[in-house]
Amino acid sequence: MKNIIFLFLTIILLLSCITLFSGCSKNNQTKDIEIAVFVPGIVSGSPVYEMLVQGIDQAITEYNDSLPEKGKQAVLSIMEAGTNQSEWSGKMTSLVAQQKFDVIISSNPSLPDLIVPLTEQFPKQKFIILDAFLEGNPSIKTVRYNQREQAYFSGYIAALVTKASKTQMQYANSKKKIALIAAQEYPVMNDILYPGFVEGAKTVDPEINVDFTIIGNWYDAAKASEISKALYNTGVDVILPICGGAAQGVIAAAKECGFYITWFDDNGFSKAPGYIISSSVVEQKKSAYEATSDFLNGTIQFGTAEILGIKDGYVDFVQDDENYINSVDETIRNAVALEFQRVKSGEKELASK
Ligand code: RBF
Repeated sequence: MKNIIFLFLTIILLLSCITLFSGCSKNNQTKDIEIAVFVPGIVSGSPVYEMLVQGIDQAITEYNDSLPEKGKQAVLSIMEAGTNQSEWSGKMTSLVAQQKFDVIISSNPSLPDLIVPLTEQFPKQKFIILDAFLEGNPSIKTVRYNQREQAYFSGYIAALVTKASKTQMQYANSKKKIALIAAQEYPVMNDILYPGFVEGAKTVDPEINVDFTIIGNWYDAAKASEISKALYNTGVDVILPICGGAAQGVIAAAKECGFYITWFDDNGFSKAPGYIISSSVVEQKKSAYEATSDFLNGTIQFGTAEILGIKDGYVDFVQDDENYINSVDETIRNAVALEFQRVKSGEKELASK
């Protein structure tokens, strides 16, 4: 019996040695390129994060497909840091401390502050942060969008729709009231998104009243629905939700009460045809794809920061979707198209700050 147990243990030991050895030799010869995506929140329901993951995934797939036989494969790991923001710093620190990832990619305007101390502690770790701005740190590349342009066009069309007659837009009432429902306050929200939305609306009509309400998190759809219904009862007929997954609650309320939504970040028309009147988009999938490809091809420039807008093709207002054409009155669409052309041609300048 003792002999059998000894033999058994020897076999297990041998097997684990072989596994260990082959593991090591594989790593020495063709070490993978390890890419981590740090999601400050949850992917599902947040267009900026959905586009981030899609763009990176596409770049990695294309890169791996075009590799010569023994080339280094790129491997993707996704870490969802969740909605408790006080945990993000600790989770990012443990990701960096693994010293495993060639690059960590993320998206959020609050991330540079969180990462800068880590770049001092771990100077070799590289970061690509989208939807954020930081210049001159040799470990970090950032890409930010001109979100004043993005919010301006949401406000512009919201104002045209709230002023419309019932024959033009069936859910428009006689009050000139629109609203932005935000998940939380943050510098980009307070200094760019809300002012941009107001600016677009007041350009159409200075008498438009623009409400600003905060949910307190990026996931509570029930609370977002409650807030939307309360706003609707005060005469609001167009709402811009910037609240991640909680926007589902705004959609549900719009269908129940009958009001309009200006969608933000990606093309949202199919989420509620007839209720979504616009999609002000950022081409985050494209910039995630490009930044990841540049990293994989060795052409990325860390330490630099880009700001991309309508003229560059990274901020857009969707005009060719059939749901847009079917649900928004033609005179309104023509007015928006004209204003969009003015900004795109440079005739009208909307600086990013
Ligand atoms: N946008 C989302 O769509 N989902 C989120 O979970 C989310 N979390 C955020 C957390 C913080 C601390 C900050 C500053 C922004 C967050 N955003 C989120 C907003 C995002 O960066 C961007 O401003 C908006 O999506 C508008 O483009």
